[in-house]
Amino acid sequence: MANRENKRSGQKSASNGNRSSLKARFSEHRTYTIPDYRLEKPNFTIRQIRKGDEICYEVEGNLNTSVPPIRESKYLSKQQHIEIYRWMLLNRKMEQALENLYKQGKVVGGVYFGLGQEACSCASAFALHKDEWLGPLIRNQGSLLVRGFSPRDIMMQYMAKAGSPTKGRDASSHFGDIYERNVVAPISTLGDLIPVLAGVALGTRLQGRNIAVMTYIGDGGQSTGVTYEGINFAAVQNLGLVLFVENNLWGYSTPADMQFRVKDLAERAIAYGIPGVIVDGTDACQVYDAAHEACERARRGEGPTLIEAKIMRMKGHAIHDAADYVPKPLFEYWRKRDPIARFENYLVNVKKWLTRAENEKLVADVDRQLEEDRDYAIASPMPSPESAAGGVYCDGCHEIKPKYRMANTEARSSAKIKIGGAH
Ligand SMILES: Cc1ncc(C[n+]2csc(CCOP(=O)(O)OP(=O)(O)O)c2C)c(N)n1
Ligand SMILES: [Mg+2]
Repeated sequence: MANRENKRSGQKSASNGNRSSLKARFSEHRTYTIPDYRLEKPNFTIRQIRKGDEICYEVEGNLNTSVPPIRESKYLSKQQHIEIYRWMLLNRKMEQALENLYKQGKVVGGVYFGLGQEACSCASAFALHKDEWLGPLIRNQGSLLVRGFSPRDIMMQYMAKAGSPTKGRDASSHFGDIYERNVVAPISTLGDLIPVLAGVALGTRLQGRNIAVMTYIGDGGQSTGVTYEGINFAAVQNLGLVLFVENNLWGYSTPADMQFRVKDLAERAIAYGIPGVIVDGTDACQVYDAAHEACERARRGEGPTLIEAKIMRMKGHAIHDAADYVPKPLFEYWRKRDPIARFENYLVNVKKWLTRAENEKLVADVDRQLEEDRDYAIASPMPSPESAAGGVYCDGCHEIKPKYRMANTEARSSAKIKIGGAH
């Protein structure tokens, strides 16, 4: 039916050449804007090919473009830049330490890395206020550091030590802290964190307060049904969800080009009726600025924002995966766009906010902290065997109190008025 009508109007304008009817026809088209903060828009695709019996991937497009500069932040102070840089270094060097601990047989399970994604994890979490909430995924160990977990917590968790956040009950990243740090533990079923974080925002709304809640989803995970349900719920309820879609080009061994057909995942925001933004996820300033603007919208009660961060997973899915399926030129391209090396160059050579000596001292401080934390984690005991059955199911030994209090109906109705006013 729509096709037939289009054909008919097409014939009419062609036959009488009437420019105003042509204009009227075009005004029926709606347009949407997706701000794109990147200073470089990579132009390549990953194609599946067959070589004999083997399936492999190759990159098509231009991989020889020059590395973009860091985009100047509209909001960060000099000191905040340096703080974010330090978190990124801690994130990277802690993962290097974890890799060594794994190779020494000291890690009980696997290890997941966020190599190349440090700017995205650290600068995003940095935009949250202390009383706001975060729901990280396995690669967002930098976000955990920013929220107040120490490298020793994370190392002990991977080694399943008695003093780890889960007291040795989990040897991976399934831990949070709903009391002090406002961190919801990662949920392995991809997408499930989104409605949970939307629920946290709804909970605080019921107390009469709009806050920002931040979580992440990958290019693979965003295809799940619960991702749609969670964002849609946050959208219709105007909840302050800040969702980072970390498009790191791979979901396990599936390239993003075989995962979705939209050009950019930020376009999905149009269908949810919420703002969508694209950033270069290797540029801490872009990540922070987009996160800050989204958090401010959330605090004003204006609802969710979807931020697509373009990055690259620089290792395999986890330590057991050598990522042989990734075309080598792709690694070379992104290695030149290393988030830490570029940020270091920006602070030391471009802005001159850190002298060489100050930078060396900062790196040495991070190394020293990591050494201390690693030694502490190695020396700390495993849980005692007789404690194995405890702390898994609660049989009345805990009193779980609500984080805030029960719903405040007065505050709720005034919050509603505020929400209505925002539109
Ligand atoms: C609903 C669901 N399906 C499948 C999996 C198994 N799985 C775990 S991680 C992963 C790949 C995720 O890729 P992506 O979302 O792009 O995140 P990335 O690992 O690249 O950060 C898959 C398929 C899962 N955990 N949950
Ligand atoms: Mg991915």
